[in-house]
Amino acid sequence: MSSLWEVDGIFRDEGGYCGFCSGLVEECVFPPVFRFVSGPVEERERGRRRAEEGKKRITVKLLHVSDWHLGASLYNCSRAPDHEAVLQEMLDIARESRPDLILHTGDLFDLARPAYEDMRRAFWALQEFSAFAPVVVLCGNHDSPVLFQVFNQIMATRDGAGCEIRFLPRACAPSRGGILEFPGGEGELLRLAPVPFIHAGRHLVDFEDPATWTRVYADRVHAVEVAFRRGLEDGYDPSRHILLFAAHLFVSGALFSRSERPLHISQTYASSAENVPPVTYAAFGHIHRPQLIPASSPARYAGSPLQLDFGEIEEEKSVVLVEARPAHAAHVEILPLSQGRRLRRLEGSLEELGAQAGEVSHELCVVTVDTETATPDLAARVAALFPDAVLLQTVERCQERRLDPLSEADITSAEAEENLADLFRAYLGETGTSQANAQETAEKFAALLGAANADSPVSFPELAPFEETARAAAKGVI
Ligand SMILES: [Mn+2]
Repeated sequence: MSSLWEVDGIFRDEGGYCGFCSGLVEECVFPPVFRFVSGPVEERERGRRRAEEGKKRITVKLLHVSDWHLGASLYNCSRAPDHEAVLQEMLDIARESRPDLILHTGDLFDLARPAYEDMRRAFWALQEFSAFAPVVVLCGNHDSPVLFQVFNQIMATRDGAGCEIRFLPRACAPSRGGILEFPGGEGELLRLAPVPFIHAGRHLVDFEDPATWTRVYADRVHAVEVAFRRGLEDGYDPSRHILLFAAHLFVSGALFSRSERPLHISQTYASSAENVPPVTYAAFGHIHRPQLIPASSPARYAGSPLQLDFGEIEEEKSVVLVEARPAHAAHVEILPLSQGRRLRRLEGSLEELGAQAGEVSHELCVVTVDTETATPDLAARVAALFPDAVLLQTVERCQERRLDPLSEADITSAEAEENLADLFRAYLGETGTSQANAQETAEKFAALLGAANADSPVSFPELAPFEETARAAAKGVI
């Protein structure tokens, strides 16, 4: 038997095989900390035997979902029908795949104070899920930790229907039961280290003392990750433990949509992928675009099940099904979701839009129409083109309501800052007017500005009748 030594955190010798998966160590995807590597024949044989035994075992399955944002609306259009459809689709997936644990990585609701109807929908779905397996829901940045505590209190009185539904309001230290355990397969144990959203301004009682809590966010999160890493390693039994990490967190470098709360995906809230504890699978919520996280363990954002905002246009939504066996690399499968109305942006003249009419069905649309002159009943004309679509907004981009912006050559630097008329003209060039002719608006503004500068009265002929009325009123005639 050859001796083993450590390279890049992996115990190995040249050309070795992983003692767990029996594959070449270079190709092994299992987290390094749990690998051991053998060199000579007898060790390889042992690895192979282990792998054979492993194949006979029943796989433990995890269904990872996230960021439902129940109660979300878009341009005042409720997404409830879309949620109903996609929840049903996710339940079908659970029915089909029979997971041992269902993990929701946060943002169950869109608002910290969800409407009763959204709570009803959440409990309907979670109870349906709990018919298949225990359900764990992490608190996201949109959710209320206190409401999650209330839910737990209500759940505690539930009598035996389905499996447990557990809401996790905040991170809890491993020493205080912060690591959850769920049996799966035959004697296997899923050990889950969950980290609900950590607010930058809130003190984490279990992990911090007041002297350190002013540290930068990434360091605070890292301290929590280190505590869980130790907690998972403590008493780790490779023959039956499957380790999971779950967090509602912005991992630096993740590609976000636009529907996450901007503050909560700023660099202030960023944490590092390299600090994700070594586990069979790390489940993340917060970012709505489903994606892999470049960590040393298999790690993914499940993403939101619906396109919640126009930042998510074109995104294909999904859930993650993880199949795991103790001491083996997880098999991670992305299961696409197709339910719920998709979002669409349409642009062009009425003629150009008409040409696209056949391609648009029940989508939620924002339509920008290019016109020469202001077009009355534009919204109705667009609606007639797309009878099945939901028109969230119809924007008219009207030529006569826009000015050509001044070029830089038109503005001398000395007066650039002060020339309000030019600034207003530039504004009209960019934004246009909502009602009036832009050229006339610019002229009136210039006339008013000139009169103000010269401290002289200004009068517009079209206002004469009103001025007459105003003078009469002042005299008490009317
Ligand atoms: Mn979210």
